Amino acid sequence: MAQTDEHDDIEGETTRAGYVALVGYPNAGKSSLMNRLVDQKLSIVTPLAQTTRERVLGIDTRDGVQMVFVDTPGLVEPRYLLHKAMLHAATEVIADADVVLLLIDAAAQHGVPEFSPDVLELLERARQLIVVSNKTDQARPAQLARVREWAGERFPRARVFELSALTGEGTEALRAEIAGRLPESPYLFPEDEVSSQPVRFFVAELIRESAFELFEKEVPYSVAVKVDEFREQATPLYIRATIYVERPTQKAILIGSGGAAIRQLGRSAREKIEDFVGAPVYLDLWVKVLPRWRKDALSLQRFGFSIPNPEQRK
Ligand SMILES: Nc1nc2c(ncn2[C@@H]2O[C@H](COP(=O)(O)OP(=O)(O)OP(=O)(O)O)[C@@H](O)[C@H]2O)c(=O)[nH]1
Ligand SMILES: [Mg+2]
Repeated sequence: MAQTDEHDDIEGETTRAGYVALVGYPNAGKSSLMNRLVDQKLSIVTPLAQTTRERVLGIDTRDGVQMVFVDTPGLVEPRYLLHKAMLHAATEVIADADVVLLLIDAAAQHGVPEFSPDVLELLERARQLIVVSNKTDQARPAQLARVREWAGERFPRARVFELSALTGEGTEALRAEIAGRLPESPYLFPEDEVSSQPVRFFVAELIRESAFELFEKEVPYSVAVKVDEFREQATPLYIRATIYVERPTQKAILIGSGGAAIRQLGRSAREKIEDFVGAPVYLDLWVKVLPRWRKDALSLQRFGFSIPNPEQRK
């Protein structure tokens, strides 16, 4: 009897699998859409632009199709080395993905953003491009028409999907379209896996999300989080993490009068982490100053950013 490969064959059906990149300007709703498509809160979401700094993988396996979503940082105009690392993370994904979802915030006041010539060229070379006009719950009909018109001129071969990552309206039609476009392939990850990134990564991201919610102006942007210890066997689960900021004044803001601010941050982050891991958590937070870490290659590498080589940094 011929042997069947269990990954390749579900009740005689061939499986499909592939990488689906979510790219676009900051705040377009990339992370919201990925969370919606994987039915889980994986990537952090805030009203502020430039929330996502690294690629976040989300895996959805159903009905013989495995979609490996890659949420990316917004396509920013780089102002310092952290931005370059963010842009690099986003553009690399465009070249490698089977399907690229280009998200546009249809409700944005300033209309459809202009992409740099380099980014446009990469998008034109994407294997398959789908334009996603997001925030239909908020956009006016004229704004949606403007996105359709823009997409028709810029990417005449790309299909346009109008949807709301927030309410879920239109997202299942997009899922069906993606499923039909992925190549026949064995699954790339085990069927029950939701991400290839470790729990520590998501813990650090959730602490950062709370920092975005509780602090304003430059403070959340100056925050980086590193999980130093993660004791899974302990009850409650013990997590020690350090929050890095760039200046002593920011450290003082983060700690607050008599430690009130850091306690509030700890409470907010702990609740999110408990939801994520499904168990009680003891969160031990520390704050340190690491001057200019956003501009320093060594510090960025220490936080796990991959720094583009000097020619790509320009
Ligand atoms: N009304 C409305 N708001 C949305 C929708 N999708 C996302 N948002 C909101 O838009 C803001 C940005 O969403 P994110 O998912 O963080 O956007 P992003 O593209 O990942 O942003 P960056 O990581 O900063 O590049 C948040 O306040 C979301 O709640 C939508 O369909 N409708
Ligand atoms: Mg994001």
